[in-house]
Amino acid sequence: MSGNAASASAVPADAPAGSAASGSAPPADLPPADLPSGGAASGGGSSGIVKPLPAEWFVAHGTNAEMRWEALRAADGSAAVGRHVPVERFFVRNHTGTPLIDPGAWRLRLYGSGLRGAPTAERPVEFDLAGLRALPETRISAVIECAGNGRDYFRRQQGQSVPGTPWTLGGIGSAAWRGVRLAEVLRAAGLTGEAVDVLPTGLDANYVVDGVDHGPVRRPLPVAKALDDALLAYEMNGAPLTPDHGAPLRLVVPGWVGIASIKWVGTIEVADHPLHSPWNTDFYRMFGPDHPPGGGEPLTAQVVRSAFELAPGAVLEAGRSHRLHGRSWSGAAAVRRVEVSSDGGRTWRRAALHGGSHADDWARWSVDWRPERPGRYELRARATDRRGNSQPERAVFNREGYLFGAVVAHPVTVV
Ligand SMILES: Nc1nc2c(c(=O)[nH]1)N[C@H]1C(S)=C(S)[C@@H](COP(=O)(O)O)O[C@H]1N2
Ligand SMILES: [Mo]
Repeated sequence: MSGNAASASAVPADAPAGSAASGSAPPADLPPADLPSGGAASGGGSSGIVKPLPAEWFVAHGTNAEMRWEALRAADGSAAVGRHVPVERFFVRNHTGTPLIDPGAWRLRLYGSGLRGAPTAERPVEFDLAGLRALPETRISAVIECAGNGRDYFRRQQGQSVPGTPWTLGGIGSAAWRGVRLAEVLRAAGLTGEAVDVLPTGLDANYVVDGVDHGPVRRPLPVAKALDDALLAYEMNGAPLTPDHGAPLRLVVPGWVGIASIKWVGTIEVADHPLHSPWNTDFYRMFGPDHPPGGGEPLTAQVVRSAFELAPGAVLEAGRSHRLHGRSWSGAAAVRRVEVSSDGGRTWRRAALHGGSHADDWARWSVDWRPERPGRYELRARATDRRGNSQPERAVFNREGYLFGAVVAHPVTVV
């Protein structure tokens, strides 16, 4: 690479294996990562995450922070979070730690055989932030969701043990993103008709797990998706990106697993042949008895899921009506219908959708429930999208615990 102007300060490469894909034990009891050097003292503790992670908003998982669904409701039951999750409450999924990048020195560098003149990594096509902001802007509303979201339910509901971050359902958030379409930047950089794959690479530290250095986080994106709706975002919820969410520039790939949405993008290779990285060969593919012998295709679209804005084990009063709130989403289409059961899945009632339902974003809903008798109950929510995808009773096992899309049993106690 020509002059490392991006000056990323990153954590050492021996950060804990918080990876959805690592073959090691869940990160909860791993030694803490070192802080990013050079100014991350404003927060972060041992997680490598810069922003504060108050326990009422987040569950800490090593280098990652899960959003608590119950925190979307205020104590009086009113909404604490609208369609978009405020940046300070947004979940964080880092393979290593948040790098601090000087936006003035930063450049986006594009190179490869899929660009006119096949610029090399040493003599790339460059954009600075002002150059990107000068291109036509696009605003979208979209969720980013980790492929491992819901992973712990393989264990809790199906008795299957899987390694990696034990997310419940809080590895997701919706935000308003503003930026420039990746298509726009690729064309400005001289995209040819021969291009096949696009490889954005993050400026965070190399991902090292079990003594293997996998290099920086990077994952090839087929050119068709790159040209369709991928966004190079410089703003989140109306303000410049913050360090934890990819400042100064991140990819947002609507509908796809979160790993596609590379943060802290420094380079983009554009190739006239298929590209590979551990993130589309070893990680983020399905392995196991129900998948092809060599593993499934690299994961793309997310599954349908639903969550209640309610603490697990919440206590509710008998003999009165409670308004239960939740959200549902799908990587394939907008949510069409949500049903809720309070009797173990025997009977289902339609929930009312609020605020519309849009592709790439979650739909908010509510349903009233009046439990007459004290006791323990399990609430279930099940969504169906406009393509007819719904949530099964059981998720298909895969070794790394990706894409748990089955209906989740949410325990509550009525007193
Ligand atoms: N460079 C880089 N990009 C990355 C990651 C990372 O560790 N490094 N994590 C990915 C994963 S697995 C997810 S789920 C999303 C999480 O985005 P967020 O931290 O803004 O919520 O970022 C993706 N982009
Ligand atoms: Mo992820």
